[in-house]
Amino acid sequence: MSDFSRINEILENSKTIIVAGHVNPDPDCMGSSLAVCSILRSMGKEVYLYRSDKYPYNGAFLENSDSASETVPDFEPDLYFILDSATPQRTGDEFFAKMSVSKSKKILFDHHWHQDNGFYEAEVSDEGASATAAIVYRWAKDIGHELTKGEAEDICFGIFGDTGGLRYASADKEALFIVSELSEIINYGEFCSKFFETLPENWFAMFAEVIQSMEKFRDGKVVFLKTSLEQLERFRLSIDEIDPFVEEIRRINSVRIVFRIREVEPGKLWKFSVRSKGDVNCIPIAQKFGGGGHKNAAGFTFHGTLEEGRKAVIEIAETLEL
Ligand SMILES: [Mn+2]
Repeated sequence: MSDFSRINEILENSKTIIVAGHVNPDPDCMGSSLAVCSILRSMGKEVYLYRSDKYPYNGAFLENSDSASETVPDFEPDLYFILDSATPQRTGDEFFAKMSVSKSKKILFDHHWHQDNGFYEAEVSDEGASATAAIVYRWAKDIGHELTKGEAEDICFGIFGDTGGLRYASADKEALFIVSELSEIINYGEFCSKFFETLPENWFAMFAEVIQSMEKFRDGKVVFLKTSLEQLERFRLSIDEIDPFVEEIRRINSVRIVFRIREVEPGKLWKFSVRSKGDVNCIPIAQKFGGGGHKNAAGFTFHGTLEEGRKAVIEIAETLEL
């Protein structure tokens, strides 16, 4: 179990708190942020929830899903409470610029690998946790907080996000235990329907096109996938909506690793998602390009042309032990 004593001590002496997660928030970032805010408010704290970008579209059903602001707050809080962010910089340039010079206390809940750089007064960083939302659950237990239905859904949403609905290797005993506990508070079937059955029809049309252009290497163990801004526009889809493409491709029997390159700025700025199975480790690949993540799910930003990006990862794929 994690030690929350220092965290709780700091919280006791904090009245105004700014809560924030990482850029391009994923369900774990969103769910853990919403749950923490709700719990802090029930403790009588004044909470400002910041997000650098839009939350995932399928989290719109969560209570208080619209409570986050995209404006960097202009006041100094007693405390910055950061969630799911491997480095303080990952909170976003503008937010980090403010937080990094602030004398306010700073704490972190996270489950990404990172070096302790002394930025936080206290942190609970557990690389073994399936999701940051699982750490939020531990903390709620630690302080004896009884979760509301909304908070339980937030936490379930976070765990589902990082474990693919309890399907990935990250779905450990604790994740299964927490979700089974939460199923006494939430309507589990209804929750699953809201989590999984939300795809716009165009999603399948674009996915079909993306599959047509996907490339396979090394007997189908390596897959290279690309999506363009033009496609997003043509199919009227947003970036977060097409995020699951890469996970779907991993479901192919032969696949050991998937590289998905996504156009961010026409022809020159790209986001890579890397997904693998079993022992194939994505972290060193992402780190090579200045990114990071988890063993089976990582990402990085790439500057250059599509062909340069494609070549760079295929070269790496040739050397992998698969
Ligand atoms: Mn996470």
